[in-house]
Amino acid sequence: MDRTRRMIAAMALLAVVTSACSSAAGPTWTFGPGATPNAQAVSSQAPASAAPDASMAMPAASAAAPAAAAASAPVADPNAPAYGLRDATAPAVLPGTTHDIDFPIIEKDITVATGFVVHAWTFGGTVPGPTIRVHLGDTVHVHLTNQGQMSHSIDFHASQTAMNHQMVEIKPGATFTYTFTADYAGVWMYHCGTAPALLHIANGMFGMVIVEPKGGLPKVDNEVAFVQSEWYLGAQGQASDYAKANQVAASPDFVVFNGVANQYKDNPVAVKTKGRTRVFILDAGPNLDSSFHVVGTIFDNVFKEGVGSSAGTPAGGARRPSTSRRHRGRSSSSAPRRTGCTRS
Ligand SMILES: [Cu+2]
Repeated sequence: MDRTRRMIAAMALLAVVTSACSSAAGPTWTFGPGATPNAQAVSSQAPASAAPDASMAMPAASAAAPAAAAASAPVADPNAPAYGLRDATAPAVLPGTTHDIDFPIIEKDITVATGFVVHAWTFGGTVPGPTIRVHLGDTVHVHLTNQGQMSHSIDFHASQTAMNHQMVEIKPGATFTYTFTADYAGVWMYHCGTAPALLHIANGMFGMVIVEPKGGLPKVDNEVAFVQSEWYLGAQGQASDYAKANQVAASPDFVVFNGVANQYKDNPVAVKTKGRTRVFILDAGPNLDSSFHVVGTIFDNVFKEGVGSSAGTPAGGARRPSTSRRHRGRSSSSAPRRTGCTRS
């Protein structure tokens, strides 16, 4: 039986799921509808409308936050640059036990859906930021240089550190090195914690850390990594709309995997026929649950919220490992940093 590991940080859905393609109906997995005769769809991919998905529709609610009317999405710009496809392949684990990683903080225009450009705030120039994959016990030095126009910070949920020690303000032009040891295996979020953290996350400042368990993860045929998040569009070429993101019944313009709406519908992720596939999932939010699942097969190993289940056990496999967390109304200083972690 394949072994995977997964942990939860308090604010994000984080999951590692693995499955053999044993479905008699369709041994080929392809993420994205209609790609092959055996195509299997992934839920929660971005719809190009203000109502992202029936499963994500929320009832209207009175807003505890300032009841600013949510702005409508801007009109698609036919001259907007094409989006850049994000490779969903999970990165290889970094060699060695000590890692020095450069994370320039860059504010830049990014096409987040065909016809829509956001002036995003980023770690490393991409949304999500780079995925960091290390072994349990490794030491990670992340070297940040703020090339932007405002202060930012970073909070690694994979770390255990005093917030006033490392989750500090990094002013424009300043540098800072955040160091942590990978003490727990799993999938972890990192994000900017500068207030309002909701906005800094909604505008692109988040990413995934994968910490492999002791001995490493068993080899599989395919590994993919998906970070789910939301876009709350402001005007074309501007930052995300904080008032829209801060609604109690937040209704994003796009719910996306790896930063761009519909990119894996346009460019389905193909995996090896009859191979074993491992999926790393992080829900960065900042607001909505994830309903991630693969249609037509079952994950035989699932680690969700720090609890594992395997096919053939009373817990069984899983089709839909979903849960959530919310950043609403929180700065990093008030949000819980981690729930308990277990291993199996
Ligand atoms: Cu920030």
